[in-house]
Amino acid sequence: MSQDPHIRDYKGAAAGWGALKSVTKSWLGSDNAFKNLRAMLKTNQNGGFDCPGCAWGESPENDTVKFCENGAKAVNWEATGRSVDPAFFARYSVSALADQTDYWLEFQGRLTHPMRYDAATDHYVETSWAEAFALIAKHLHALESPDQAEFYTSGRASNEAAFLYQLFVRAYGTNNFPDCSNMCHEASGVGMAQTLGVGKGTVVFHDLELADAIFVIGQNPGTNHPRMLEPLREAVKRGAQVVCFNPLKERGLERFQHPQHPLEMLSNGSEPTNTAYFRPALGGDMAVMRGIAKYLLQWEREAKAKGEPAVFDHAFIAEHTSGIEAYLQTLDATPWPALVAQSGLTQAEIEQAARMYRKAERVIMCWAMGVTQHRHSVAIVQEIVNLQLLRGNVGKPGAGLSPVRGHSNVQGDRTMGIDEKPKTALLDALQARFEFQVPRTHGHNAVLAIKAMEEGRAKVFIGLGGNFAQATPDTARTHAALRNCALTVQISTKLNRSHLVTGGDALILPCLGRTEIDLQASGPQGVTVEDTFSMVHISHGQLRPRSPHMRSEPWIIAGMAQATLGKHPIDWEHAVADYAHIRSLIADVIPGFEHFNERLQQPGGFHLGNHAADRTWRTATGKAQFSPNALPAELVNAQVLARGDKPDLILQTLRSHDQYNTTLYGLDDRYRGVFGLREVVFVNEADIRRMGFEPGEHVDLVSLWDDGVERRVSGFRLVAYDVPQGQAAAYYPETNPLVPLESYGEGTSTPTSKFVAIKVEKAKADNRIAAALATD
Ligand SMILES: Nc1nc2c(c(=O)[nH]1)N[C@H]1C(S)=C(S)[C@@H](COP(=O)(O)OP(=O)(O)OC[C@H]3O[C@@H](n4cnc5c(=O)[nH]c(N)nc54)[C@H](O)[C@@H]3O)O[C@H]1N2
Ligand SMILES: Nc1nc2c(c(=O)[nH]1)N[C@H]1C(S)=C(S)[C@@H](COP(=O)(O)OP(=O)(O)OC[C@H]3O[C@@H](n4cnc5c(=O)[nH]c(N)nc54)[C@H](O)[C@@H]3O)O[C@H]1N2
Ligand SMILES: [Mo]
Repeated sequence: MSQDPHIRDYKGAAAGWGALKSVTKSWLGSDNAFKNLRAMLKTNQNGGFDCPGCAWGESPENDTVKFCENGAKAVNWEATGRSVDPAFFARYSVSALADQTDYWLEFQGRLTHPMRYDAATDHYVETSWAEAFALIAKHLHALESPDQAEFYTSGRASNEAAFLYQLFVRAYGTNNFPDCSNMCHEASGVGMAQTLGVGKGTVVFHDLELADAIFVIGQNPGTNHPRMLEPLREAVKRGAQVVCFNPLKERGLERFQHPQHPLEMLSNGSEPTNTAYFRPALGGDMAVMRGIAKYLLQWEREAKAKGEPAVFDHAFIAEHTSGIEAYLQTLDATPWPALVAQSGLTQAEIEQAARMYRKAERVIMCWAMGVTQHRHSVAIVQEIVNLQLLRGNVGKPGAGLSPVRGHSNVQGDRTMGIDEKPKTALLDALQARFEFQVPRTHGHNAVLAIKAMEEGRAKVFIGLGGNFAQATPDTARTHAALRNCALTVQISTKLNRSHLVTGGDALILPCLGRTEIDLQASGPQGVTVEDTFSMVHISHGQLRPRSPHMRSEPWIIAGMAQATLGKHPIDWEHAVADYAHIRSLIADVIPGFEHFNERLQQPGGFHLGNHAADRTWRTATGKAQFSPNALPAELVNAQVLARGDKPDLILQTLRSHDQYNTTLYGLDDRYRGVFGLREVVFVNEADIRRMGFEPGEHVDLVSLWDDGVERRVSGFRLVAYDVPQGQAAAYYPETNPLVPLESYGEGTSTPTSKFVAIKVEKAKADNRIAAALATD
């Protein structure tokens, strides 16, 4: 850290000069600056590798180099010159490493050798791949039932890795697939599948170029999907409306700029007039969307009375939907005062949003974690669907639904069958193709996996990427659950806390990243991924791996499978000798992947198709379904209210600009004006004073939940911030200890990470950051 931690206003626009300067700094700070630059230039280009950052897609016609600041960070972070090797582990015991921050851990570099935890010395020691696989097989064979093992997946795994993984796990005998998606966009999949018969976004990149309005709800693209700023900016330039809903004034949404256009950056952003920025209450979006729908209904009735053109798309509704009557009754039955109170907006603001919505012939609704990490997230998603159905905004060019995915292949992993509640069709297809008895009972999601490990019902944890210990809620309980296992295995690129929260036995299996050359028996391999627009393309690593001991994810999965199952149900070694073999298996089993290998030859890849976008509705009624969900009477959970005390604030946990989920690239959050520290909590100044504190003071955050467990994080600095009263925001993963394991969505198991009821107390114990601050 070059400077003392501090807070100051950020004046520039998002993704402009500030961003490029930061990219340059991260390159120059790297040992591999030139190599990285060369690698970067291939990102998302034909023949290069797919950006390991987010799941945003590009126009297939556009073959210019596309990258963004945070994609650059992701590539650079993977291509570090630093190594975490056997000497490193000889130097540090696991307890010594556990005292370090998450930032420090990941900064140490790439994991280079397979390592086994030795409890006697509390050190990781070098092991061979064969010994590691034998240990896994031994533990898996020792279980009373395959359902006592948990197989986690993080969304960076390629299609090839994910398909092989699910085949191994199902052949072993379980559907226990906890997945990062459980903590992420699950509500989008559930909400859309019930109503539209498809759990994925209905738009492609080109639709963004045709839309008259793009609504961005609960998403911070300036940080998390920077390449999305360009189509937003283009939309505003051609006169389309961009309407944002976010309680925080996110810099990237206020002004749109793009690092590819230096001239425009000189203007330092502009405030366009056809945009609006609404700041709802946390969890208020269902009320907002319903309010908009209520205005449409009012205007529809007025138009009918006056004989003016209809507001609803009656032809679409009649031909393609079911359930409109019940939905309109629900609209009438939801009173304005309840909507206004819950939305956090004024009725006039809702009317303004409704006018903007009505004005547009073609509307795209985009959303992310601000929508999906609430108790009633499925209902929020379905209210967005309801609204779009009223005006036929699904399945026409320039219109549709776009849950903007997180991890670069999280959507593909689901498509490949990483699903604890697999569809019968998938299981039938697997059984027919591979001729084994496929397990039919539903398995564990992330929350159920933690409970099973906590209660000793699961004894083996295997993580294909990710950082389960930090990404999940209720950190203390999750850590205890992992420690309760007989074996924990992490297939990873970088050191993180999950390696330090060990079972009796533990393994670290170092894998190649997507940027690296993956050499197998038949030569260098490519892997495929699916972006948020359901485009599938191939990605070829370009950089030489840091260590000859690292292996690709498919190779590691094949090794575990071979050791555990032998050549059942396939010859694993043959499958990974040439990934085209894996793709042939995928083509045999997964719909939409017919002639997979041949179709990959197409530059830019191919689109998987989307039935809802074609207006074919694979729902129970054969139509798109309106959902007359009741507005929640109370957003605060009954288990909070049961305690009898009122929360001081509702906390949302979110990402800074310098992090990728639990990976911290740095300690700054430039657009929010935070430099060199992460233990901060953003609160409205009036709330700070109401609670009897001063801005800058250090406090403890204590979450309210009626189970007798104290959930507290200590030494957070109060930052007076432009956030609506009653709300607070702080970074994840530091605040995950506050999220109760039992506080998850209705119809999903997604932790309510954007709605945590908290008390704010004078700091009990200063943590290390607070102590450092005291000296400045
Ligand atoms: N650089 C970078 N890129 C990433 C990631 C990363 O960590 N770093 N993570 C990736 C992943 S896995 C994901 S899922 C995505 C996440 O992408 P985002 O969803 O953009 O991530 P969050 O930081 O959680 O931001 C949530 C946004 O929603 C707002 N919000 C919170 N609650 C509410 C609410 O109730 N209503 C409304 N309207 N808004 C609300 C917050 O103020 C914040 O702006 O990004 C992906 N891309
Ligand atoms: N409180 C709170 N909690 C949240 C969220 C929130 O907003 N608030 N967001 C949730 C969301 S949206 C998500 S998606 C999850 C994320 O949960 P995860 O996906 O589990 O977490 P990541 O931090 O993305 O994982 C980082 C680790 O992945 C490993 N890694 C990186 N690249 C590769 C690779 O190519 N292969 C392999 N095998 N390993 C690799 C590295 O070792 C790195 O340490 O967290 C969730 N948790
Ligand atoms: Mo995510």
